[in-house]
Amino acid sequence: MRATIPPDVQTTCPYCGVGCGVIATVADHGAVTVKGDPEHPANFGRLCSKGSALAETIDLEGRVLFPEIGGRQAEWDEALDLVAGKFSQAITDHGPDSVAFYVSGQLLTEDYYVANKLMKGFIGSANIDTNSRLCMSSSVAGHRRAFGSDTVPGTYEDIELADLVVLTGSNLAWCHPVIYQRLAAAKAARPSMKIVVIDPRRTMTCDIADLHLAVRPDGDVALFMGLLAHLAAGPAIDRTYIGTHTQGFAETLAAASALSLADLTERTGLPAMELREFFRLFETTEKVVTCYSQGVNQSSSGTDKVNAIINCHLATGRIGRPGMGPFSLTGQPNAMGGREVGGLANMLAAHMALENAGDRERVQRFWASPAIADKPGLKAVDMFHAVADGRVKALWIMATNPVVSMPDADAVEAAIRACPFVVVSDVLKDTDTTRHAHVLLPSLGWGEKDGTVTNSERRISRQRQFLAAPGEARPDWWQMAEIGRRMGFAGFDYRSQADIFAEHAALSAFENGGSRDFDIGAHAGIDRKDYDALAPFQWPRPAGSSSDRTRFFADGGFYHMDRKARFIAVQPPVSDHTNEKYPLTLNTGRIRDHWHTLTRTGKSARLSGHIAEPFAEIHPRDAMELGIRGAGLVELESPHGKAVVRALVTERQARGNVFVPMHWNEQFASRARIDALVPPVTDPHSGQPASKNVAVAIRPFKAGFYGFAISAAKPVAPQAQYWALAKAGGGWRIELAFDDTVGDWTAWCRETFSIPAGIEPLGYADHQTGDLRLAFFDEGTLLAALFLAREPVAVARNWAIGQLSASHSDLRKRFAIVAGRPGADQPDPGATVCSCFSVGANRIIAAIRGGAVSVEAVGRETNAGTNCGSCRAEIRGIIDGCLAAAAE
Ligand SMILES: Nc1nc2c(c(=O)[nH]1)N[C@H]1C(S)=C(S)[C@@H](COP(=O)(O)OP(=O)(O)OC[C@H]3O[C@@H](n4cnc5c(=O)[nH]c(N)nc54)[C@H](O)[C@@H]3O)O[C@H]1N2
Ligand SMILES: Nc1nc2c(c(=O)[nH]1)N[C@H]1C(S)=C(S)[C@@H](COP(=O)(O)OP(=O)(O)OC[C@H]3O[C@@H](n4cnc5c(=O)[nH]c(N)nc54)[C@H](O)[C@@H]3O)O[C@H]1N2
Ligand code: SF4
Ligand SMILES: [Mo]
Repeated sequence: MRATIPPDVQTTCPYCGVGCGVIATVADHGAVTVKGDPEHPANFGRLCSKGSALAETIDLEGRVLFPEIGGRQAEWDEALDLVAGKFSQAITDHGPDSVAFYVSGQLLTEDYYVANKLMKGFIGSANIDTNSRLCMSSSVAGHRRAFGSDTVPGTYEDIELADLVVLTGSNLAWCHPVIYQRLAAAKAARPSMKIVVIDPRRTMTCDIADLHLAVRPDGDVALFMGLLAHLAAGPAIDRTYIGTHTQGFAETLAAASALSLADLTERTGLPAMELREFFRLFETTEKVVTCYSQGVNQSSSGTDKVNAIINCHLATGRIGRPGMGPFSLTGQPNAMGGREVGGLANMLAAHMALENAGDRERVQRFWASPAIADKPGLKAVDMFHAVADGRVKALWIMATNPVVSMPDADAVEAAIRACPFVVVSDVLKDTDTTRHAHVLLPSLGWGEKDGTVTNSERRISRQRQFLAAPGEARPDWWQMAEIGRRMGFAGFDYRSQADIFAEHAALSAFENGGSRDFDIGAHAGIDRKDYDALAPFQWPRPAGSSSDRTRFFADGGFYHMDRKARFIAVQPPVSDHTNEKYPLTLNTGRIRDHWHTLTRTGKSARLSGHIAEPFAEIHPRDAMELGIRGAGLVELESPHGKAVVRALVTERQARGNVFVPMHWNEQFASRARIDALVPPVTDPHSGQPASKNVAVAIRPFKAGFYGFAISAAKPVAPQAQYWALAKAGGGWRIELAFDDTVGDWTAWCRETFSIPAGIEPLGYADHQTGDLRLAFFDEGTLLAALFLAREPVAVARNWAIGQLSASHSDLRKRFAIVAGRPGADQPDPGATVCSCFSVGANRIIAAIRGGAVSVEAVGRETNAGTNCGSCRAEIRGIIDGCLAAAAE
C-alpha cells in the first residue's frame, strides 16, 4: 500500500489521457490545493496549467444538485422510475434498438462498465456509443486491423528512450503537456535525439522540433506510404520479423511503391528535400517512436493513417522494444478504460469481439444475462441520425456535450430537441445539451466521484474522492445500476465501485488463457480495502503476476488467430474538399488552457486569460486577399452552418487553411460552436468524424461598433450581434460587436451588467470618432465598464480587468478608466502568457529588454514558466521575436 498522509489524497487528473497523479489537500476551512504526485509514474510530480488550476474549477457555481424533471426539482425515486419506465416502454413497443446511450471517455471505468453491461447484456442492443467515437475510434480500428486487438504496444518511457520521436497530428505541447515536458527534458539531456513534427500548422510543439513537415491536410497516408517504400529499398527493413510475425507485406509494399516521388510531393505538399530528410532520419534511427493523435484519427482516412504508420514500424520490427513503436496518444482521461469495458457500439467487453459468437456466449454466461447484443449498434453520427428520424425513442446522454462537440451540431441539437425522451446526466445545470433534457440527473464531479481510469500507456490509476457529494448528486454508475434494477434486471446490485471493478477484472481473466491482451485477473474479486489502496499499475496484470510487463509484440504474439500481425495495403485518399464556393480548409482542435466545451476550464479566470475569445488562425496572404484584418471579426460558413470569431493573422498557419478551436459554445459566445460547420463525414472503417478537413468560406464580419467590457457580475443575455464571454480577475470580460448603435448605452449596460438603480455612469464620448466609454462605480468599487469604438477596441485588456479588483476611491483612477489608458503607475501587463503566475507578455518583454534572454532568466525575473512549464514554448517565442526585432 502506498503511504497516504491524511488529509492528502492521491488521485488522478481528470483532464487528458496522460493521466497524471495529483495530490489533493483539503484544509480545515475546506480550501483545496492540488499538486503533482511525485510518486506517480505518469508525471513524477509534474502538472500542466490545467492540472495546476484544478482547485479553481471545483466550486459549486452552476452545478445541478437535484434531479430535475421538465425543469422542476424532483426526488431521485420519481426521476429514476420515470427513466426506467420510459426505456422499458420504448423497448416493449419498438424493440431494444429503439433506445440508446451516448456516453463518454470522461466516465470512470466502473460507470462505463455498468452502462455497457446494461445495454449489451440486458437491454440486448449495442446502441451504446461514446464521444470516444470522435476521438480514438480510428486508432482502435487501426490497432484491431493490424494487431487483432486494440493494443497500445509501448509506454511513456519509450518516448524518452527514443532517438527519433515523430509527432504526427499531435499538438503535444498543448494537449499532452506533461509528455511534452518529459520529451523536452529528454532532448535537453540528450541533444542528439531528433524530433519531427508533422502538422499543417506550425504549432507550439514545433518549438522543440528539428524538422517540421507542414503536410497538406490528410497527406499523412501518402507520406507514410512513401516512407514504407523507401524503407523497403534500404537496410532498415527487418525481413526476419516480417517473415515470422506478419502477413500481407508484399501487397502493402506494392501499393506503396506505386506512388512516384511526384505523387508524393503533390499529395503531401512537401518538397522532395524534406521528404528525403524525414525518410533518411527514420531509416537510420533504430529507436523511433511515432506518436499520433487527432490529426491522424479525426479524418475520413483516419484508420488508414493509423495503419500506414503501423506498417512502417512492423516493416522495421521496431515495435514493443525499448524506445520503439507506434504510439496512439489518448485524449480523455479514460478513453482507454472505455475501450477496455467495450463502450463502443462495435465492441463487446474486456477486449472481446461483438462479431465473435464464442465471445458473445462467454460474456453472456459471465453476466448471466437474459440477452446479448449480436450486431454492432449505432455509431455516434448514425445514432444521432436515428434520433433525428425517430428510430431512437429514448436517449440517455452521460458526461458529454454533443450539441457542441458532434459534427453537424445544429442538426444534432434539432435531433435531441425532437427526441421523445432525453435523459442527461451531467454536473452542470446549463449546458447547450442539458437544456434539452426531459430528465436531468445530477452526477458527481471530479473530487467527489471515486473509481479508476486508464491512461495512454495502459496504466490504471485510482481517482479518489476527497470532497463530499454536493446536494443530491450521485455517481454515474449508481444511476445506471438503479435503472437496471428498476427495469427488472438482476446483476446490478453493486454496493460500491469496488464491486464493479472486481467484476470487470474477473471478466478480463475469464477463460482468457493468453488469448486476449486485456487481462487484469490479478485484481479479480478485489475487496474494498485493497481497491482503495490500489497503486497505479500497467496492464496486462494476469492472475499470479505482480510486476508490469510493459510492452507488447517485440516477439510477435499478435491477437489474430494465427498470432501474426497484418500489413494493411492502404491507398491515398482524396484530401482536398474545397470548391469555388468554399475555397478554404477548416481545421479544428484545441488550445493550451481550455478543455473541450469549457464547462470546467471556463470556471477559471487564470485559464481563461490565456486565450479569452474564439478565433480563426489565418495566413497573412489569405487574410490580405480576403480583406481580413488582424483583430477584426470574421464569419465562417459551410453548407451546414456559420460561426463568427476573431481573426488571428499568423504565418504559423499554412495558406489556404484556417484553424478554429473546438471549445466555444453558446454559454460563452454568440455563435462560435464550430461543429455547426463540420459535416457528418466519417471514416469508413471507424465511423470517426473528419473534424479537421472541412471546406469553408471566410469573410470579414463588418460591425458598426466594436466593444469590450468588464463586469463584476456575470453579463446576462447580451443583446449584441457578436459577443464572447470569459471569466477574468474577480469578474468577467466580454468582447462585443454591434451592427449599429443601440441608442441608450447606459440602459444597455444596466441590463447586461445588472447595475443597481441609482448608480450613474461616468462617461466619455467622442462624437467625431464614435468612441464611447462608460464606467459604473459603487463607492470605491468598479462594477462595470464598457469601451466602444468604430474599430476593434484597443484598450489594454489585462489592465482593465485588474481594475475590477482595484480600489477606485481616488477619482483620478476613475478617470483613467474612462480614458481607457493605464496610468503611469499601473503598467499594462499584456496578454497572459503564464497562467500559473498570471504573467503577461508586456512583463516578459520588459524582462527581456532588461537582459533576460533565456527562458530560465525570464523565469528568475518574473516567475513565468517556473511552475507547470506549459508556457515555456511561448516565452521562447517572445524572446526570439524580441531578439529578431533588435537585430533588424
Ligand atoms: N489543452 C487541452 N488538452 C487536451 C484537450 C483539450 O480540450 N485541451 N483534450 C484532450 C483530448 S480529448 C484529445 S482527443 C487530445 C487531442 O490532442 P491533439 O490531437 O494533439 O489536439 P488537436 O488540437 O485536436 O489536433 C492536433 C493537431 O492535428 C493537426 N492536424 C490537422 N489536420 C492534420 C492532418 O491532416 N495531418 C496531420 N499530421 N495533422 C493534422 C492540427 O493542426 C493540430 O495541431 O487532447 C487532449 N488534451
Ligand atoms: N470540431 C471538432 N469537434 C470535436 C473535436 C475536434 O477536435 N474538433 N474533438 C472531439 C473529441 S476528441 C472529443 S473527446 C469530444 C469532447 O467533447 P465533449 O465530450 O462533448 O466535451 P466535454 O466538454 O468534455 O463534455 C463533458 C460534459 O460532461 C460533464 N461532466 C463532467 N464531469 C462529469 C461527470 O463526472 N459525470 C457526468 N455525468 N458529467 C460530467 C461536463 O459538464 C460536460 O457537459 O469533442 C469532439 N469534437
Ligand atoms: S498533462 Fe495536464 S491535463 Fe493532462 S493529465 Fe497531466 S496535468 Fe492533467
Ligand atoms: Mo478526445
